[in-house]
Amino acid sequence: MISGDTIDLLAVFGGAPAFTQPLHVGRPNVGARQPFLERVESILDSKRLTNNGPQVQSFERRLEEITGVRHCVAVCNATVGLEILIRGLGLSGEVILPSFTFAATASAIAWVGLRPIFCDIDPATHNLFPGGIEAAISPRTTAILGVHVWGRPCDIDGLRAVARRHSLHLLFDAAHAFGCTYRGRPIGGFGEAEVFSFHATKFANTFEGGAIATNDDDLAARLRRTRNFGLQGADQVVEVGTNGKMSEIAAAMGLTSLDDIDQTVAANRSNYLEYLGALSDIPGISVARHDLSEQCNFQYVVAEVDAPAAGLGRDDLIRVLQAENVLARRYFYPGCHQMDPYRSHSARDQASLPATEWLVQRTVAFPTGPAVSAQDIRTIGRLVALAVRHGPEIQARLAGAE
Ligand code: T4K
Repeated sequence: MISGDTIDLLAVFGGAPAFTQPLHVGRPNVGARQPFLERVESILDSKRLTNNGPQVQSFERRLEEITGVRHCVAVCNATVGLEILIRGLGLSGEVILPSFTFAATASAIAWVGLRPIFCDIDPATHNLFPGGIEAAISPRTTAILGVHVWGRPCDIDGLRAVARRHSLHLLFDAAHAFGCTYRGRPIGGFGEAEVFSFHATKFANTFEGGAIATNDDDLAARLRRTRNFGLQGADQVVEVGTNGKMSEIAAAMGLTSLDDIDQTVAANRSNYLEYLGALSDIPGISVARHDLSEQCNFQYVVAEVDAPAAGLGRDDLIRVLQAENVLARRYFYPGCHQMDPYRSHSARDQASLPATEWLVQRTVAFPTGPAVSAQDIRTIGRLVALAVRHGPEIQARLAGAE
């Protein structure tokens, strides 16, 4: 199909797929096996499987070295990390967050009994912006929870100014942003705390896991206690806690991931640049750009599909690509405020999130990571170009096939 210019050769219309094996968004980086297996051996030999063992402590120290933050508290996943942080900061009432995020950001707020207030984003950055937040503040607001979507930092200075003006807490969901910088400083050290995810699908992973980064000594001590049932010493429970601990084997995977971090980022960066080259001249397709003067993990390659200019919509493009075994996918669709748990109490949000609703219809994430080669990306670029050249015809045939 790649050499021809007829859509009958596309796999969605019965041609052979361009790829025999699927290319995934979020395929885990397993890293070097030997160092991981050696760590596993030492865990098994020591019989220290969890409860703040040496692997977790080493992992935390490595995170602190990389981010330059005083405390990185490893947790079982970023969702629980956010919950622990929200409790640790003593938040109450309403917390402002973007709707354009993973459901976990909202559910962490709701899970601890607070009300998530969804806020629109700047369509140029896909992130919260100060004006949108100002409009969402009410007398019950206690915090702003920013999300560094795709690893592109929020306007942190702008958010900090709003938080100061209204005496609000400021914290960040940095699930996408480990290894990224804002104005040259690593993400992790902003706001009162930031939460990383090391889920399997993230570029550095612990199978499941996360970490809360903060420069506040008292907060860090509280987070460590909350992570461990609220225990102080052997048997004194001093506050309501949970079990948010990371296991030793998870930390061993994390340490192994961090050993390879430079190579992983280099592969992601070169894929991002390859995608820019492969997609940038295609009408209606615009890749979400990273600021190359900052550090970035480049773990997401995301584009917007402008249906009128591309001749076909984002979902039809995804159907075409998935049939070719390119498992591109929409992201953060349909926006948290449209999800069942929040729809009923978001009447005031529904009318006021136009940028989010516009973006969730256009965003597509492409496969990347070390398992995806430059040649793969050039092929994907040719597939997208072909689809766009024949956009209206593809759209009509797919509609007819339904
Ligand atoms: N905040 C934000 C902004 C987030 O994006 C997330 C999580 C969080 C907070 C919460 O972090 P955690 O509590 O998870 O630490 C993922 C992840 O579950 C989730 O971590 C992530 N963000 C979210 C955006 O998506 P899916 O739905 O992408 O995973 P799945 O199963 O569809 O897998 C993606 C692709 O990777 C598939 O093609 C299969 C492949 N895969 C996946 C896994 C898990 C593998 O080949 N092996 C694997 O082990 O969820």
